Amino acid sequence: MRVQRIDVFHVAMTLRAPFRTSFGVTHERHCLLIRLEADGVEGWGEVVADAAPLYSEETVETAWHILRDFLVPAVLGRSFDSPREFRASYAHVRRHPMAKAGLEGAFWDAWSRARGLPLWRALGGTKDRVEVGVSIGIQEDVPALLRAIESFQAQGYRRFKIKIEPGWDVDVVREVRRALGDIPLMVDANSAYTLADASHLAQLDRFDLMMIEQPLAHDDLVDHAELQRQLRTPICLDESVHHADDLRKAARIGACRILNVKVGRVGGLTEVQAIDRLARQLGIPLWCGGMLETGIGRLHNVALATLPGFTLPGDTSGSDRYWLEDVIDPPVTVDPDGTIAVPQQPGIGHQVREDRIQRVTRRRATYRANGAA
Ligand code: OSB
Ligand code: MG
Repeated sequence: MRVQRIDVFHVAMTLRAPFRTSFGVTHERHCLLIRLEADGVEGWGEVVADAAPLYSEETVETAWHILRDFLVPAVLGRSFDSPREFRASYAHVRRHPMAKAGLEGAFWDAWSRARGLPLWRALGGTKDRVEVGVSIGIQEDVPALLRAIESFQAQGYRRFKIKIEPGWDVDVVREVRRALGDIPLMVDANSAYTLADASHLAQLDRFDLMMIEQPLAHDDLVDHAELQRQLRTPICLDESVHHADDLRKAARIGACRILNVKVGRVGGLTEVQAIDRLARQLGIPLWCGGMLETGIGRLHNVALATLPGFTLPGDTSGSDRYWLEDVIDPPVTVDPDGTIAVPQQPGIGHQVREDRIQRVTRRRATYRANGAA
């Protein structure tokens, strides 16, 4: 398929409720949406970088620059037979995984549409429903947290992840267990602790959490291995794992027993396939993480969560958990049994509403191959 045209939209969408983690509060989600046209077929991808470099070093601004000056020139006007060939054309660019993942995602969508295949089938997915959990930000107080969990419980969500930080951790988990009993519960620290907190974190062991996500530094594996030796609760890594080889090393030293997979963090769906294969060999369960995506990134997440190694509920909550109006039609919905039905139409499977995207667009760039309209 010859890449004829690429459009990059910098959008800003207001969340229905602010989302607070140990690294900051998000009221308005900035990201880039990418429309790619190849052989007259369109595909859509999402760059999940945020306005500020708090989760990782990338921002919408760095992604805009890397796309304009390096990634788009590497693919525009060229022909590719597969997503693997597509990504090889810019493999010389180091890091910037979110910029790469957004572009590769747009190509995957176009490529699977051109073949009449749903994206999840093109990826090698094996399920037609995925199990869904929800990630709940740090709240004002415990009653507010309990109300939030109960309302998601009523909607069917199958797993509850609460964000923790020093001062909002052991006591809060104790209150949740006391009020709500044996619900499927986990915590995510987003790197808010150090090894010096090991005995404090070990107090979580008595609450039978499914896992503790990324307790230590964003760039650490070794200390996580040391911490895991002191904890019964399984450690799940997020920020520290950037590709399959990181997972191999993490598993080798015992830095995690579970992995959160985000397509933006690992640089694209082709790398997710490699991680899926390796994780099954290693016996490490996977689940699909989230980055407060618009419907476009959300549909990519639903597709990757159908891969066979993804055996735990993911953070692929319904569109209505984030947005009053999503940029796709229909929105992604969670059924009362806590699952999402995987689309059966070609590509990402729902209609992209460019009219709605235009209403939230701050700036747009269009790149055309020579001779393309
Ligand atoms: O650490 O998983 C995380 C959101 C933004 C940045 C990092 C994280 C998150 C979430 C929300 O936990 C997941 C979602 O609902 O999209
Ligand atoms: Mg996380």
